[in-house]
Amino acid sequence: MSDDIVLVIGANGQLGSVLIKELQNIHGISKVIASDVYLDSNFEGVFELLDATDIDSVHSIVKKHSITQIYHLAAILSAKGEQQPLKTWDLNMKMTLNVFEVARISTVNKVFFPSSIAVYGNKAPLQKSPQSAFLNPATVYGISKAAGENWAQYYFTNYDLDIRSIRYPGVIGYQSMPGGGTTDYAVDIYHSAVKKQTYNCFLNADTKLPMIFMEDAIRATIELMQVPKAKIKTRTSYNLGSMSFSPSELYEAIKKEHPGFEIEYQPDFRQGIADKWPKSIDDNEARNDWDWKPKFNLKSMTSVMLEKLEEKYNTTKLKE
Ligand code: AKB
Repeated sequence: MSDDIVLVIGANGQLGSVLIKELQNIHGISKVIASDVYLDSNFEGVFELLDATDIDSVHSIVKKHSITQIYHLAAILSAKGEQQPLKTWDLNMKMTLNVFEVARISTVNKVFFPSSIAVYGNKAPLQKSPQSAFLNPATVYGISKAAGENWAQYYFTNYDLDIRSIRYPGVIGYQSMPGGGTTDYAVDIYHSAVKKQTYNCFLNADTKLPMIFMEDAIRATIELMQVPKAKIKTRTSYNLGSMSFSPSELYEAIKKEHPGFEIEYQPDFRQGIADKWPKSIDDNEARNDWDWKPKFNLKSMTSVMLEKLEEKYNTTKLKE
């Protein structure tokens, strides 16, 4: 067990709620402080209510627990962000800069900042998008992530603050639901299949996007945070590749196990967002610098997703 005391901001979110458990296993339950703007009734561990847009609140929690590492996971995502662009910019940037600034002036020596494939826009090659392509993000979420990446590099260069970052593809897991993203369909669809409902997809059948299974996403995050500092060459954010598929390819994979499953396509404004995102990602830097290697593909992920969701819905039925 390490001596680190870890603060997770955005602990109730899709990634946060799963990452917390892994961090509790690594550091011990009393050394992981979960925080969010509300307490989830199922949460087990140490919890602090925290509005990260308030720098004094972030600072006082860091002081109270002598925090040494922060995972800052709170943000408004791509699709939801487009409904309220200025609020999204304000919130995403305020929280990120508060975390970086508090880390600079406190006991914190390592920060994790999640970025996203949303930093890319149509000026970058969208097939195997390279790590250092020109970035012209088209959503406020993407603009805030690209700005956050540059601030991460700034804090590292000027203050030697060890901020580590990954550009996540769409994350798919059975443990938690995403909220407000463009890749959310790839989680929702599994729930519909298990509930034997027709899935109404908000993207076109052939819209390929990069995705990753939750287990791989969590492992990548932990591996990046554990690697010796000298190995980290990219101080903006690392591309993280795993798999790429379209809604119709995902549908076919599910249909192999649920032959009666049906899908309809009704693309909405999220199609416009997806069209400007990479179809696949070049993650050579992550593979070379810290030995990143995904374990799951569409087939193996689908079989775990269906098995775990079937278990989950059957248990819920038994409880009713
Ligand atoms: C979204 O769809 O907004 C997120 C992301 C790819 O960052 N899942």
